[in-house]
Amino acid sequence: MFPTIPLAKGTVTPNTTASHTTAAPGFIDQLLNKIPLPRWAIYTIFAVIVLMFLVCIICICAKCCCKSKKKIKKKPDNQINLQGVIGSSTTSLVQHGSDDAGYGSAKNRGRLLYSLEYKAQELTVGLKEAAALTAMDRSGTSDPYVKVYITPNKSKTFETKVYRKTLNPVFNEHFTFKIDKAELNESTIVMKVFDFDRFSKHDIIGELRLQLGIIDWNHVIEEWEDLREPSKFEDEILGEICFSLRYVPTTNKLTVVILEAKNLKSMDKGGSSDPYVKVQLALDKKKWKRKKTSVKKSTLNPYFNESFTFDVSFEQIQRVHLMISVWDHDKLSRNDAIGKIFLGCDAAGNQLRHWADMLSNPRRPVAQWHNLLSNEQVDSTLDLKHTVRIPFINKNF
Ligand SMILES: *[C@@H]1O[C@H](CO)[C@@H](O)[C@H](O)[C@H]1NC(C)=O
Ligand SMILES: *[C@@H]1O[C@H](CO)[C@@H](O)[C@H](O)[C@H]1NC(C)=O
Ligand SMILES: *[C@@H]1O[C@H](CO)[C@@H](O)[C@H](O)[C@H]1NC(C)=O
Ligand SMILES: [Ca+2]
Repeated sequence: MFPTIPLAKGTVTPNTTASHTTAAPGFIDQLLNKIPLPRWAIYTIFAVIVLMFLVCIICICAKCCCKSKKKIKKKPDNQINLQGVIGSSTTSLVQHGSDDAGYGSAKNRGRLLYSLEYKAQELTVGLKEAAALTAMDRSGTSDPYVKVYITPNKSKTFETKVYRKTLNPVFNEHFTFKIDKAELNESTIVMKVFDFDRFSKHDIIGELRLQLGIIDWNHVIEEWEDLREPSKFEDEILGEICFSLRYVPTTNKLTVVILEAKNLKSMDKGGSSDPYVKVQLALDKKKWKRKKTSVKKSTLNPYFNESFTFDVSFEQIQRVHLMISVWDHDKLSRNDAIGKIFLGCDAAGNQLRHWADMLSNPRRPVAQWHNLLSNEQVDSTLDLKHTVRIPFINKNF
């Protein structure tokens, strides 16, 4: 049994020297031996510490990434705001509260340099240049041009050329309006700066409205002025239309006679229009029947005297909208709407009165004049009705 012990010792010593040759693990081994814990416990604690460290790093990284993503996202949002909220300025980009982006009354839309001169019954308007216009396009620029006209008698509208991709266009164009002193005294000149877009509605950047009655015409006026927020519903005169309505309940016939129109807004370059009238019926807000008059060439005061008859039952007459719209016929381009109105049981004011007069005077034609309203105004009114309206429930009559 004895000789085996030194042998065993001998086997132990080479073992220890072997462990000494690889110094670092030996050192760690010794260190681990000094800790009064079993090896598995030490390894577990170590693993937990490493794991927690990794989790921390991942969290920090994730936060950083999210922040930079949000930053990237925010930029296009602001640009869309810029386009949507017409002319909201770079200052709203700087202000961090995104909530007040839509307000901010002192919005910077840019400036316009214009001149005005009145001599020998002629008003000459110079559209010189604009500066620091709001960028309306995604590219960060605009394609500006200016429209100019006089209200309330909007017989002529002029526009400058379009200047591509610039916020500081130099127009240098002059336009002349024939107008006598008395009318000038009552008139307002409107200069509107638009951004041209080939495929969508041109956005308005801003406008200037100047009352001509308060200007001293002894001098030529030349001024830089800040563009203002465009007025929501144009108070320009679109024209008036006269038509008669007749409803015969026993035969279920609704007859509309388009009689005449006057003072229509001119849509063509020559200061005239080629008007015609569309008569449309909508039942429960859905397009139902439509007819139109002939086109009257080159006139702002057309006489039609054209009659249209529709079959409408007494039950349906409570639910219809009668839409009367005046259009300018264009041979070469799309026809432009001059203005419209709608009548029906949920119409308002003059239009409701006319409709009610028709219903309370069966078999008798009732004629009335109406002021045309802008397409936008009528459509937004009807849209409002759309959203307010309770869905139609099919009742058993
Ligand atoms: C509007 O202007 C045209 C042309 O300048 C003129 O003939 C017409 O009498 C004016 N209408 C009104 C209502 O002032
Ligand atoms: C212009 O309007 C003012 C009142 O606003 C009036 O007193 C003046 O006589 C008018 N001038 C002309 C030429 O019509
Ligand atoms: C209008 O048309 C009706 C029939 O379509 C006709 O009887 C009437 O005389 C016309 N009115 C005028 C003023 O032309
Ligand atoms: Ca554009």
